[in-house]
Amino acid sequence: MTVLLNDYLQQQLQQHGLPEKLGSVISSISNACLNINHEVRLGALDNILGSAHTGNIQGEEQKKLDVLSNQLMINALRANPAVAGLASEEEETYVAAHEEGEYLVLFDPLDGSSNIDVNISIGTIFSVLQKPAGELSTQSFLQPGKDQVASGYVLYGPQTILVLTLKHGIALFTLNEDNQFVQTARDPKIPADTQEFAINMSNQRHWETPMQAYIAELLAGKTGPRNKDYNMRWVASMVAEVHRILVRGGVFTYPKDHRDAQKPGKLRLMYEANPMSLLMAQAGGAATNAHQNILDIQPEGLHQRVAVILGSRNEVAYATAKHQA
Ligand code: P6P
Repeated sequence: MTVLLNDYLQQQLQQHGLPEKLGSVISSISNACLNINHEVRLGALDNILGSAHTGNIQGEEQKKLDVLSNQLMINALRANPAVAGLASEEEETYVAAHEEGEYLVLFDPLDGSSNIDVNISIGTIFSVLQKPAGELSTQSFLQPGKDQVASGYVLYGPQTILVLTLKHGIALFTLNEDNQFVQTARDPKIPADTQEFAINMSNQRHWETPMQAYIAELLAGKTGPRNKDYNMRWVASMVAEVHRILVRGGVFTYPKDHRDAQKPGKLRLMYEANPMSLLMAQAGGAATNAHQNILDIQPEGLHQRVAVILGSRNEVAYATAKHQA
């Protein structure tokens, strides 16, 4: 039986007593991602590749597709009366929507931008929070990841795949030829152990000592204390790495390094680490900042960065323990 995204949403809302409006927010996000998908797949044919010759709050050069994807997400969410406000990697401050809205949506509209012009998988990452009572402010968004009511991503890869959790398991949807998300898998369970790690090795000299020691053990393989050989991957798109881990296990880490003492890591807590960490938890995996569960971190800013170790829970635990000694 074909289960479309809206069928799944209706079934889940009913089964778990979730508000209809949460389903409408997910629908708005998926509709925006359909538009992003269309532009991503046209690329040069729509003159949408290359630099926008602008910068964002992160101090990063924006690609044309970054700017367009961001606007498509903002337009879709601001059109939904259930959305009180949104926060984007590409926006310095939050964007207010509907005063009576019940939800806050945080997103990275197009993660992995350095891959856009070279046709390597990229993705949209989203996180949904309930709006707290009272007037909307930045503080409204600064909730720990464990308080998310939904999260997920759309991976623009060989297939266009939506991965979604409403905190009752995970559903995976593949975009069909009629531009509909059809459920193709559910409740992936990440193997507790792995022999595959993902890290940008070029930063090795900048890592803290425990991370250098941990990775050295993986590289030693059978000749070292782990007594098994490891394989390595690095796509430079977190969405692609997380999807690989959901499907076959692994560990992904972007550790803190000494290049900028002000930055505890490269990845952003609110719209990269938190949504992905919730998916890890729902799939039997784990995610820490090398010291604590990422989902327990009390945010202090919309764009705060965090070190990330996520994936197969035993491997995450081992790497985290190396930082406690
Ligand atoms: P580097 C993409 O810019 C991103 O935020 C993640 O998707 C990815 O894992 C990481 O940065 C890649 O970083 O330093 O290898 O380019």
